Parts: sequence; C-alpha cells; structure tokens
Amino acid sequence: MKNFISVDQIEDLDGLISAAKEIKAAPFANKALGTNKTIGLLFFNPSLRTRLSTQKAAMNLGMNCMVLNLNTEGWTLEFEDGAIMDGNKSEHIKEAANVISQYCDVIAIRNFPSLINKKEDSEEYVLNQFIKYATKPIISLEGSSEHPLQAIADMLTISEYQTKARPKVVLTWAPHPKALPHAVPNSFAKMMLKADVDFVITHPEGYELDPAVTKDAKITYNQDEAFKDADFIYAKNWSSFADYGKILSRDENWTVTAEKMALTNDGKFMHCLPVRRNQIVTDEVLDGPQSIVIDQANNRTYAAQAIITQILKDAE
Ligand code: SN0
Repeated sequence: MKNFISVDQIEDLDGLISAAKEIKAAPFANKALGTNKTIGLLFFNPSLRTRLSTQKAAMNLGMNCMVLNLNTEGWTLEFEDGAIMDGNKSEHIKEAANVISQYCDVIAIRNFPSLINKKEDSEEYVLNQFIKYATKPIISLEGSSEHPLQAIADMLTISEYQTKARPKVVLTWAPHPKALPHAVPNSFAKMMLKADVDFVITHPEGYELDPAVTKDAKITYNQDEAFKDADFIYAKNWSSFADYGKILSRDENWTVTAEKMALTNDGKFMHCLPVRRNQIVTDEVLDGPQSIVIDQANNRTYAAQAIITQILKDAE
C-alpha cells in the first residue's frame, strides 16, 4: 500500500482488523519500524481525535510527528495546473507537495469538501493533487468524500462488541444545524458492504448517499423499521447528495432517543464524534450503557497505527 485515501483500497479486511487488534494488545511492539522517520499531519480543517490519535499512533511506532494547520498557518495553496497566480493564493501545490516530501516520510492530510463542487469533491481532487506532486505516501485524515481511518476504527469497534456472527448494523441520518460532508457515511457504508454484517441505511427522502457508494445496500425511509432488532446504531448527519450540500430537513423526529433504542436488540450506539447532543442523539442515550462512542474513539489510534505500519513496511 503506497497511499491510503479510500476504504476501496483495503484488500484484506480481516487481516487489517487482526493487525489492529494485535497493535492494540502491544502498541509499542514495532517501535523500530518508525525510528528516525517523520510523519507530517496537514490540516485544512479542525480536528481533535484524528490529530491526537494519528500523532499517538506515530509516536507508538517511534516516529517523529510534525503538524501544520494549513488553513490558519500555511500559505493559501493553488491547485490548478497552469493557474495565473495573481489572486490571493500564494503557493502552488507543486512546490508545496515536493518540499513537504523532503521533510516527511509519510504525509497525512485532512481536507473537507467544498460541498459546492460535487465533481471535485467526489473525485477527491485535493488529496489526488497531493498524491500527484508528493514523492511520499499520502494518508487521508478525512478527505472530501471519505474518512477511511474512521471506518477502520468503526469496524474494529463492531468486531469487539459483536455477539453474533452476522450482526445487524444500521446507519441512520440524524438532524444537525450545519451542512455536513458525506465522507463519514460513505466510508462507513463501504466498510459495512465489505464486512459480514446485515447492513441497513435509513434517512429521510432526498438524503440518498452517492449510489456509487451504497450500491445495492438496503435503504429505508422508515427509521423505526430499520432500528428493529438492530445490534448497532451508527448515527451521522450528512447534507443532501442529490441537491448537493443542501440541508433539506432538520426533523427532530430523526434524533436517536431511548425510545428508538428500545426497538433494537439492546443495540450499541455509535458516532464518529464530535456529536451534537440532543440533535443527533439525546443525552440519555449518549450517557447511557448502550453508547460505545468513547471506545470507538479510542480505536482511532489502532486504526491509524495499522495503516501507518503497513505503509512503512511497504516502503522498506
Ligand atoms: C465532520 C464531518 O465530516 O461531519 C467531521 C467528523 C469526523 N463533522 C463536523 O464538521 C461537525 C461540525 C459541527 O459543528 O458539529
């Protein structure tokens, strides 16, 4: 594996989850692998878990870690080939990616979608420009259409909590005051379609995810029906994909409540965080015994470490 920006790039899911479990059991076992190597974390957007868990994963591997908040501290980058740079963009991706490649052995980048240009967002334009011009491996820390490290942590968490061979896993839309990306639900859906689970997606009409992602997944507009007998409820808001980036509903009937969780098979509640309390989910559910969001966030470290390990090994 050279770069990692999509769940599609995972060839051996069982092997990856086993590797993440081994890393969790002995996080410092591979310190020699990263010694004298440097990872650069570049952020175009805010982060809490991704930044700290990826840095921790790198440190567990003996790596040095440098962080640059490009949105607030870096030069504004131009990505277009042939651009006449007479506006407010100071530096071209060609120089930036090449220069960063000299300082880092691995480069990890967060770049949220514009939610305006559907084609560029879906094509993962910015991360692919980095892949084009960098000479070192690129890892997505949430791109414009996927959050693959999150999906690995999600899969690891489900595999730790599942009590039957083929659990029922529900991805439910829930209301939110802002227009949010599709990256988390896209990667989660791709992951669940690879995994041995009974996967159902539920959302209001108009909130269909990219059909290229959901393929033949079961989709229902009836949230109660979806929740019935579910073993895992994964809540997330996203904006409309068809009416790209728009908020079509803030219907609080879609908020995950204790009454809804009672329809499940004592299901576990999951969310990638940060979560809006009493919008996405009530306090009662989030603070209650069914919520596994804190364990889920802990697994971000081992997901990141599994991927960085693989990339370092493949680079040797
Ligand atoms: C991001 C998203 O993709 O939905 C990152 C999730 C890991 N979430 C947000 O931007 C939430 C921001 C907010 O104000 O609630």
